[in-house]
This record gives sequence, structure tokens and C-alpha cells, in this order.
Amino acid sequence: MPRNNAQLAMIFQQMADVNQVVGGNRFKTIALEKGARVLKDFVKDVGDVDPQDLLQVEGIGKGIAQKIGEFLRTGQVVEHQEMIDNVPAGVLQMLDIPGLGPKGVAQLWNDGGVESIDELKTKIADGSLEPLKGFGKKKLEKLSASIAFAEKAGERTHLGYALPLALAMIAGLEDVKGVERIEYAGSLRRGKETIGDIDLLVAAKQKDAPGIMDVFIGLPMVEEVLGHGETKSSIRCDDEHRNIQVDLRVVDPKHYGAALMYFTGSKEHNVKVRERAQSMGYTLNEYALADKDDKTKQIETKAEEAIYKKLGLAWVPPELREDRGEIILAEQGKIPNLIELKDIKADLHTHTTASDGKWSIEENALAMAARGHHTVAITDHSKGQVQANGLSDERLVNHIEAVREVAKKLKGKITVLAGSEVDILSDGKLDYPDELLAELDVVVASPHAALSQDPKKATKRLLKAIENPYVTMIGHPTGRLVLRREGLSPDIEALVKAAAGRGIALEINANHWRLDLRDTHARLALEHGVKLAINTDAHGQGDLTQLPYGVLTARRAGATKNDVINCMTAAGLNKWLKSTRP
Ligand code: DGT
Ligand code: CA
Ligand code: CA
Ligand code: ZN
Repeated sequence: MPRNNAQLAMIFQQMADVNQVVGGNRFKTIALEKGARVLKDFVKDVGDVDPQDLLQVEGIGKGIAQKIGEFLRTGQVVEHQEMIDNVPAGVLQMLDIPGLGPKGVAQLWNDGGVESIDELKTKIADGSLEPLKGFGKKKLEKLSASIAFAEKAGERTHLGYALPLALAMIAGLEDVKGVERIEYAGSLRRGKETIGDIDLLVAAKQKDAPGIMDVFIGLPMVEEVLGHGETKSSIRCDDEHRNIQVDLRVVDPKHYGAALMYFTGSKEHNVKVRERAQSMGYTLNEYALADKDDKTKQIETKAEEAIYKKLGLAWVPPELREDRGEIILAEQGKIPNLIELKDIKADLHTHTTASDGKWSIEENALAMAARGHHTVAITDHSKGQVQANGLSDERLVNHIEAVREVAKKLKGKITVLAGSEVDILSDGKLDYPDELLAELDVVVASPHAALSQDPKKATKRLLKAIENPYVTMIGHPTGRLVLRREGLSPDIEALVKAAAGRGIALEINANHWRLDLRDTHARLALEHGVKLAINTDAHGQGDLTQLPYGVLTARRAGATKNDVINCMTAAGLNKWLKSTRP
């Protein structure tokens, strides 16, 4: 999302929330929320749009447009500042508790006298909130769990926010005088779903380091300089108001390999490799692989590959450096040839305006073709997803026809398949009858509601869906949202075995909020020979950027292109889809 749009969307959303908390005018809340939504979906940066044209955009009225103008001129919205100044900081923080919402916060504050998360915890514990209407024992238990989850999530951020930010910083630094190489290291290079901080590494001569540091701390996204040294600086970004810390280290080009290896981690991987080095008569640190007895005798320092090689190991892709058996694979020369973004040739879970998407069937398919895909499946929501405008049985019949029309029109450009993202109801039944599912080419069965079900029920529910003869894959199997919602905790092994038995796929939903299956679950699926699907779940053009996150997660699971149905040829995929059907 363009920067200005993201910041403004967050400002309007916070204004809407605070307005609700203080019991402000309802229409003001609606206008602000609408403004936030429109900005989130807006493709161009609002800073590049003529103010008159902005007023033509549906959902941007005079008030919103005026605030956008103010923000672009001054970097803030005075009314926003005034509103948040009138509410205790602790109350604002309570708005971040998943599942509570502005109304709940208002009630806790006004009727319960709660002014911070800490107070909330105390008052839940001593039972003094139970008389509060709508805050029964069960609700308070849920609230406690949400708080615990949010605290555990702590200061980490999503892969999908950290990666674009790191790339933007690299773009701002790579042409600076003296920069020979620059890469991100740490958990980001390992493709983890959440990132504690971003670690940037530069290869440059000592004399050029100060100049590079000066440019770094002056980058436009820098909010606060936490430390400014010759070889290391740290800054804090306020990207979309998520605090992200970035460390930049400058190392001599001759030590770059050792440094990159060290700062990529994981710590656990590093420990294992270092132990191996020691057992072979070496030492290994962030400068070099050196002789144990004479540390001035540096053996390999420049490239990661050479260091691994000296240790009798194949180079280990960063995504596998988690001490999950990769050292043995590297020793045996059995590191898998991991899937790459360019291997993905199909998207089998996408939406259109028929349900809650923002583009037509044809716009969707043309974008997928332009992206280089040979196949796309149109999988709009089923009727139970009322808030997502899910299709009734009758609407689905017409929709299939509309998809077939577009498929005919685009023949030769891209294969357009008719599908559905059919809701897995809480008891495991699907939201359409089998006769209707049989008309579709692709059936993505996904859980959307009842996501705090107990694990036994969840397992039974998903197993039942897997058994349906028309299901092609289970979409985002747990329904979790990264750092936001735990989702279902089914017996993954049982699901994986059942999917293997049926010969159907399990999805890695590539959206960085989902990444569901997560890396460890996907790994389990592969161990049982289950095929993975990597889909964007795209609701519009902007969502195509999510695909790399799904690929990174698959790489962390050790997937090759042969494990992923989206990498098949058009003919191969067609044949595979048929093989899942009776
Ligand atoms: P994060 O930032 O929490 O998402 O995770 P990382 O892995 O990026 O961790 P970070 O930023 O603390 O450190 C970057 C890398 O530096 C880490 O993956 C491995 C290396 N490293 C940091 N501290 C140590 C240490 O005490 N021992 C070893 N062996 N490596 C370390
Ligand atoms: Ca880090
Ligand atoms: Ca760090
Ligand atoms: Zn979907």
C-alpha cells in the first residue's frame, strides 16, 4: 500500500474508533471508516492525485478530502491529535485487544472504570467486572486469552510489512558511494512469518562507512534514530504505525560471507554449525572461519558457500536454517531444490465482485495472465458468508455460466476455471449440496466461522470436509490470523493423513495475515506426501503481491516445485484436478 494511503487509513480508522469510544456522532464514524477502507484499496498514492479528482472517488467526501490535504501539507491531522489527546493512552491501547472493539472499550472505560490493559487484567482477575452487562464469565475468559495472545505477539511485525520496508531501504542505500553489497539478514532472510527487527548488512570499506550511515539514518521512513555508530546504527520506523526497528551493520567486504551467515541465523543453526567447525579444528564467528590455534589464520570469510563447503556442507538456503535437520541434509548433499516464485503458474483461490472481491472475472483473469499464470480458478464465497456477499445456490449457477463465458473469450490467453470457496460449516458440512459442487472445476473448502471451537471438534469438522468427494483442497485450514487470532488447533497429522488418503491438496494461503498452513504444518503435509497449493486468495490487483510470502513459507517447509500443484503445467494440473474427483 502506498505510504500516505496507509498512514491516512490508520489515522481515519483510529478516529473512527475513538469517536465510537467517546460516543460521538454515528455518521461521523461511518464516514471515517469508509474513508479508511477506500484509502486501503486505493492503488495510487493520494499524494499524486489532484484534489479535485479525489473528491470524485466514491467514499471520499469533503471532510475526508480536507483531512487528506491537511496531512499531505503538514504530516498530521489536527483533529486526529485532539481526539486521541482526549482519551487516556491506556484506553487507546485497549483498542488493540483482538475481538474487543470500540464499543467494548467504551463500556469497560465508562461503566467499569478501566483505563488500561493492566487494570483490565486486574479487574478480570478479581471478578469486579462480572456485574457489567455483556461481560459474563465466558466473555471475560475469552478476553483474558486475547490479551495473553496479544502480549505474546508483542513487538513483532508481519513478514508482509517488514519485507517491503526492507526492500525500500535497500533501494535507498544500494547506490550510495562505497556500498558493494547490501542484503537483509536475520529472520527476514529466513522468511519467517513474523519479524522482531530487520537486520541489514552492507559490504563496504571502513572509510565509506560513516557516509553510508548518514544516508541510512536520514532515509524518509526513519522516525527515530536509536543509535548512530561507525559500523552499526539502529533506527525505528513507524511504517503504518507498526514500530519496526532496523539495524544496519557495515562490514569489510572481505568478511561479508561470515557476517551474512552469522546475522542470518537462526541462533540455533549458528550454534550447530559452530560446533561442527570446532570439531574440525576451526573457529567460526561473524568475521571468519579461522584456524582454532591461530585465529589470525583466516580460512574463509568472503562467501557463505565457501564457509559451508570447508565444513563439508552444501550451502543451506536461509529458509531452512532453523535447526530442523538441515545440517544432516547438507552433509549428505540432500538439500532439496526449493520452490521459487517463478515456478508458480496458477492461482486456484481468487475472488471477484460476485462476492467480496474488487474486480470482475475478466479483470481478474487478465491480471493473472499478465502475471504469467496459465490457469486461474474463480472461487467466490458461498452463501453462509453473508457479510462477504456469498453466492446462493441459484447465484452460483449463474456465476458458473458467467465464468464459462469469460473462459471462452480468453481461451488461448489463460485457462479460467469455475470454482467456489465453499464454507466448511461448524459441523463439517459444506455450504452447497454435492450436486452443485460437482458442477465446479475447483472446490476450495475453508473454515471461516466458529474458529474458537475445541481441537477435537475442529479435527472432526475438517476431516468431514476432506471426505467430501468434490473437495479439491482445504483453504487456510486453521483460519488463524498472524499475531491477531489463534484460529483452530486441529490434529494436523490426522488431517494430513486423511488428505493423503483422498489425494487432495492443502493450501498455504499466501496472504501475510494468514500463511495458513504455517511452515511446520506444511512440512508435516510433505512428509506424508500431500500436495500443497499456494494461492493468493486475491480479492483485487493489489493482492498479487502476497504470493512471495506463500512461497517463502513453502520453502521453510522444504517444498520443491514438484510438491506444489500451482507449479504443474496446464495439462498436468487439469489431469490432477480430475484425479481428485469420483
Ligand atoms: P527476530 O529479529 O527476533 O525476528 O529474529 P532474528 O533471527 O533476526 O534475531 P536477531 O535480530 O536478534 O539477530 C539476528 C541474527 O544474529 C540471529 O538470527 C543470529 C545472530 N545472533 C544474534 N545474537 C546471537 C547470539 O547470541 N549467538 C549467535 N550464535 N547468533 C546470534
Ligand atoms: Ca532480526
Ligand atoms: Ca537485530
Ligand atoms: Zn478466499
